[in-house]
Amino acid sequence: MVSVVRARPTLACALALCGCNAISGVGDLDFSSAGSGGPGGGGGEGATQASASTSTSTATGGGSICGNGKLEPPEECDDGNTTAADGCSPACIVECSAPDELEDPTNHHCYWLSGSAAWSHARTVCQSWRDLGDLAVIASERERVFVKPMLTHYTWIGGLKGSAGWAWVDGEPWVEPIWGSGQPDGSGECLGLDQASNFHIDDDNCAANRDYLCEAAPAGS
Ligand SMILES: [Ca+2]
Ligand SMILES: [Ca+2]
Ligand SMILES: [Ca+2]
Repeated sequence: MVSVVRARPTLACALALCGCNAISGVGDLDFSSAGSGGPGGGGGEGATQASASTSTSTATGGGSICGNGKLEPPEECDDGNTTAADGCSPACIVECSAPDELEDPTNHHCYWLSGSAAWSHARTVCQSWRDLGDLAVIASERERVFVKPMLTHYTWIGGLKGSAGWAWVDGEPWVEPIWGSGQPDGSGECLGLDQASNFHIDDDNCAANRDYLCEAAPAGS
């Protein structure tokens, strides 16, 4: 999936600007200082995560407002709220550190490996995983190499063969990928990364239950 690359703010900067005073892990924010008059203004995010969810926006620096749904530097994401643990933190930092998740630092896309399911069911799960989620579009060799360490078995990705030929689920132009040796061999109309070919691209039977890789771009517009 192609997207505009955005500069990643430093963690210290993001925390200073949102008024949070400690962090024990990505997406695990400590609001104990909230209400102490930080630059978040208006009483900050509240004393607990529960009350933080009632807050509608937080200043994130440079005139940006976290929680307004607009992606503004230095935000990595903005899902229109200041609720944690939904993929975009109250400081508008992408949350992508759960088991089987991996964040691409160049574009803050989050990948999640799950299994196992037929291709169409896998796609449904990916679309309900988080905002902008879908089966992963591995349209470049860089992306394939990046996600490869996550994989252990044959893994579905977001490509399928229709009446007009092969296509990516996000509509990205189809540029012939590096197929595994001897592929495509007509064994199916869905795309996967095959462990038998060191996770190169393969066509296979869509009904087969496989691991699958989801991808979500950062929320916000
Ligand atoms: Ca914003
Ligand atoms: Ca959120
Ligand atoms: Ca095949």
